[in-house]
Amino acid sequence: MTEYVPPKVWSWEQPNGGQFASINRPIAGPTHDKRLPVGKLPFQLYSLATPNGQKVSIMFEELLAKGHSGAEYDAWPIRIGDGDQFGSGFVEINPNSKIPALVDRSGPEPIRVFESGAILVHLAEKFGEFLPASGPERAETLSWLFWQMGSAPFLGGGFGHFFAYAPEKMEYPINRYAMEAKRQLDVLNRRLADNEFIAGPDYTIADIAIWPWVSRYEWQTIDLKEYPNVRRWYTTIARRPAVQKGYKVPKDVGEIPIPA
Ligand SMILES: N[C@@H](CCC(=O)N[C@@H](CS)C(=O)NCC(=O)O)C(=O)O
Repeated sequence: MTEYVPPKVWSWEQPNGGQFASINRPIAGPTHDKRLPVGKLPFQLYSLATPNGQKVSIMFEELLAKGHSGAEYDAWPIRIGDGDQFGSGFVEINPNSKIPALVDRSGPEPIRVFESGAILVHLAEKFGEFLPASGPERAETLSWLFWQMGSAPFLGGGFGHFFAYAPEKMEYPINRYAMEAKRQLDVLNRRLADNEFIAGPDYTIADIAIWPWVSRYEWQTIDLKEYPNVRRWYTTIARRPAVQKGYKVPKDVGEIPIPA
C-alpha cells in the first residue's frame, strides 16, 4: 500500500470509493426534482429504520400507546442508499438531507421539523409526554438528549464507519473510535447504576433517543455483558410493545436483538 500524502488544499475527486461514495458529497442542496408523498394523517414522517429514524417512530408508537389518537402518522421510506434524501421535496423539509424529517400537519399551517432531537422535543411538548415541563428533571432529560445527539457521530460515523464500512481498514481511527464508543457505554453504565432510566425514575425522550443506538451493539461488536446496567435498561425497554412496533417503521427490519 502506498502511503497517502494529503494535498496542500483538499479538492473533490469523485467517486471517493467505499460503500458511501454516492452519499458523501462536499456540497448541499437537491440533486433532482422529486415531490414527497403526503398522506391524510396529522403527521407525515419521512424516515428509515436506522437508529435516528427509529427514535421518532418509537416516540409516535409510545404516544399512540398512551391513547393520543392525534399522534397518528404516515411513515414514508427515504432510501438514503439511492439518494432519496437529495430529492427537492425532501431538501425542502430538511436542508441537511438526512432522515428523519417530519411535517406536522395537525395545525392550520404545516410545520417542518428536522433533526431527530428537535422532532422528539416538538412531539413531547405538543402532547405533554416524556419530557418534564420544568425543573431539574427537564434539565436532566435535555442534557442526556443532547449528549446523545453529540455522541452518535462517534459511534456510527466514527467507530461503525471505520470498523465496518471503510474500504481500507486503518488501526488509528479504529482504535480512536473504539475507545470513544466504549467510553460512552461506560458513561451510560455508571449513570444507570442507580437510576432506572437515563434521566431518573421515569422513561423519557432521552431513553427514546439513546436506546436505538445501543440496539446496534452486535454490529458494533460490543458485548453488553461488560455493561450490566446498560443491559438491564436495554432489555427492559426492548420489551415495550411501542418500541417493538416503532423499531420496524417504515420497514420490517426483523426482531430486536436481545443479549444473552
Ligand atoms: N443529527 C441527525 C443525524 C441524521 C442522520 O445522520 N441520518 C442518516 C441516517 S441514520 C442519513 O440520513 N444519512 C444520509 C446521508 O448522510 O446522506 C439526526 O439526529 O436527525
